Amino acid sequence: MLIVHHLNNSRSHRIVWLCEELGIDYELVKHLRDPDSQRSPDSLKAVHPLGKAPVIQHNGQKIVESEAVIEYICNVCADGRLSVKPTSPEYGPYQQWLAFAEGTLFPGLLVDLVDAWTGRGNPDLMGFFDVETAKNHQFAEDALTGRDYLLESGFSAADINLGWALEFSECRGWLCDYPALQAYVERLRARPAYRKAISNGGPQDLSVFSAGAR
Ligand SMILES: N[C@@H](CCC(=O)N[C@@H](CS)C(=O)NCC(=O)O)C(=O)O
Repeated sequence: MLIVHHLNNSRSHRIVWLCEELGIDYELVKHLRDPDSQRSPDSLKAVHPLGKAPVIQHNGQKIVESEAVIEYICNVCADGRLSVKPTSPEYGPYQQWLAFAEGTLFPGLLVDLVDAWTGRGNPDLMGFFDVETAKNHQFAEDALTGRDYLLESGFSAADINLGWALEFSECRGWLCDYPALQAYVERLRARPAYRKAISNGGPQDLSVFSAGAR
């Protein structure tokens, strides 16, 4: 049985959502953030030394990192559904967008959050990251202008990875200037599996991360 460790208001929503899209069996274990610090509880640290969500357990292994977890579940638990095979012409774009969410887009958003939480004391740092973060959103905006999902063939697990990062962008006030990204996030939220993931995993309130948003 696949076990999915889910932290409230977090990236692990992606994994609950993926399991619902794939229609696979999974056991959901819920962990609650400390309401003041928003850090993970001891229950999650007991599962994995990083104490980060998502974590999955399967066949005696524990796996972290959204991208790795997504690829593992699609390929090991669901015959490759919602992923893209190396032989496909869409393999490159799929891998690019899967990696973009955490590798390129999210770090600038996190720096912005921590800078806001710590009193906006570092304008030089934010001068650098704000330019990068704007470029990153424009890159995704251009890719999603005139299409519903990242790949021409339609919805894939890359949309799940990017979708959650963009929900975080939204709570930090970043989506105002990007209409295609706003429409994309709404399109993702309207998917029945997204809604099922919220009803199973619990409501998602990312406003806890909106302090000092743009
Ligand atoms: N790159 C990792 C990031 C994992 C991560 O930072 N998870 C956050 C949840 S959004 C977390 O567990 N935060 C609680 C903590 O660090 O105490 C991934 O994509 O899985």
